[in-house]
Amino acid sequence: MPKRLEASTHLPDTLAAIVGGANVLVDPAELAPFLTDWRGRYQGRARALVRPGNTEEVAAVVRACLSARIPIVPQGGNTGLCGGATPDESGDAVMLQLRRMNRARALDLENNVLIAEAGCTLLEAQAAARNAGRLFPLSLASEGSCQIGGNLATNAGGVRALRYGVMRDLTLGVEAILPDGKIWSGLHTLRKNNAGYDLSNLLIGSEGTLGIFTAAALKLYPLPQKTMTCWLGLASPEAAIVLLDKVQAAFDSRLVAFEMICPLAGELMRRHFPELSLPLDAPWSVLCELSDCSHASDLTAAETLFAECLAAGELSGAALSRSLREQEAFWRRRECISEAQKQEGDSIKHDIALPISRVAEFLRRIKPLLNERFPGIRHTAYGHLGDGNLHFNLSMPDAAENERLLDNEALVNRIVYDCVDELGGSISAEHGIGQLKREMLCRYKSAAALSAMRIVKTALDPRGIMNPGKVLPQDIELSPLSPGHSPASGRGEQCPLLEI
Ligand code: FAD
Ligand code: 2HG
Ligand code: ZN
Repeated sequence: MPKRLEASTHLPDTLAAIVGGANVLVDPAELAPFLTDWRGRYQGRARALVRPGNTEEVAAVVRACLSARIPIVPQGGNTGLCGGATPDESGDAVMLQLRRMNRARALDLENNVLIAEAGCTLLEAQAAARNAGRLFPLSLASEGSCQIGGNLATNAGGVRALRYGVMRDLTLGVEAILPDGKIWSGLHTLRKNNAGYDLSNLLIGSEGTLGIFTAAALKLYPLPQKTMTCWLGLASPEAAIVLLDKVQAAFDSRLVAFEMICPLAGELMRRHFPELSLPLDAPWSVLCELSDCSHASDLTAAETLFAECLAAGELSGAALSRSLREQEAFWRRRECISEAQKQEGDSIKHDIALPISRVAEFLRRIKPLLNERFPGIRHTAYGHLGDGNLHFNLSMPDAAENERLLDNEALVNRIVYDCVDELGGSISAEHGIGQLKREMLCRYKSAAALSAMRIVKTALDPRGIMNPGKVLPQDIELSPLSPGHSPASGRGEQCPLLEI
């Protein structure tokens, strides 16, 4: 933690002089909603929350905090699932909220670019594109609340990344405030730009630890001509992978989304959202979206493919949407899964990436390993199968047993992530590291990668004011690497906090 100077005592006054008194919250009751995360897992404290109205004000706030050595915690829509936007318990931090910066600064239809400020919600950015006859394809269940700044900081993925890529792929450049308070303007509309290091890409995915996003140049696409949404029933993840291969071979890049849903996710949906009945009764489901299917032959091709799979016993049922209303209803079922899990109670979340070919093997291997240590453990396994991105969330049906499971989170994580690592996967696919996985990162990231990350962090933020304690553990984030030892795969280094 940076050593504070005396000037910090008057910081709220300094901040008020920059953004106006009404935009500096210090009253504990007003601060309270910003001090906990969406899951209610983390609870922090802060000296103030500042709401700048433009880029220059953000830069001035960063300079004021830098000279007083006060940590800054940026917060967007606060929908992050790794605690990245929640301050620690010291009460030292100033929180930065950019919701007032919610303008679409420019729509450049000739170049298919939208310049959106970081405080726009994702839904607002999508609407700005759609009103101009274009598509901004990032799509998350949290899109009504999450903000472009948060999407950049987490490099969000979502349900249509299969066709359009993740936030990084959808961004041509950013405007950001660097930790020294300088405004760096990388907003441009170029599709190619190899002039030096790519700072935009360094900042994207850095979770507020290297700078504050104030705006982004976002790629727009043509609106899809005709979309077909299919709910498919099948027996197993193995069958889902076979199906993915067939649908990809038939529809190539017109396959937009391929989401897998496990039996428990279906059960939780039915329990907590009974009004959203499932279209099919099947053990596992796939929600698949095809777009630009404007020809009658496309519909026939899909119907023929699914009919063949049904006949071969590879599918147990298929429901094709017949209207926009039905498509939206299919998606609502998929999108309520996080909320259904939250209503069911606490769980241990894992957002993992695996080679697609090894997803089913992971599930086959991990279930007995967990069952052996925690008999009766429940697995919610669902997510973006088309990207090899699984949400693997664990809980116990009984509340007291669930408490005991949560007490053993470090051991559960070790079992899951060691298996992910052995299969060549990643401990974070799209949600980031935040404070949830920062200790795990030491174990599964190579020593060379960790060393480079620390060097970058120290070079850009020598006083460690940008979201300290996120991504890299704070006690080691600015210190030289200690000689490490490796997990089973031979990667990473020892992290004392992970020793079990
Ligand atoms: P926050 O939660 O406010 O912050 C997240 C991180 O970004 C923090 O580290 C914060 O410090 C940093 N940050 C925020 N704003 C800025 C800024 N302007 N400059 C620098 N750093 C900043 N994620 C997916 O990838 N795919 C999904 O499908 C998905 N579905 C979700 C569904 C639900 C129901 C929920 C609750 C979450 C889901 N998420 C998903 C996670 C979350 O919505 C995304 O990570 C989202 O990008 C976070 O945006 P936010 O504005 O809420 O950021
Ligand atoms: C999703 O795909 C989100 O629904 C949230 O990434 C995953 O809640 C989760 O575990
Ligand atoms: Zn997801």
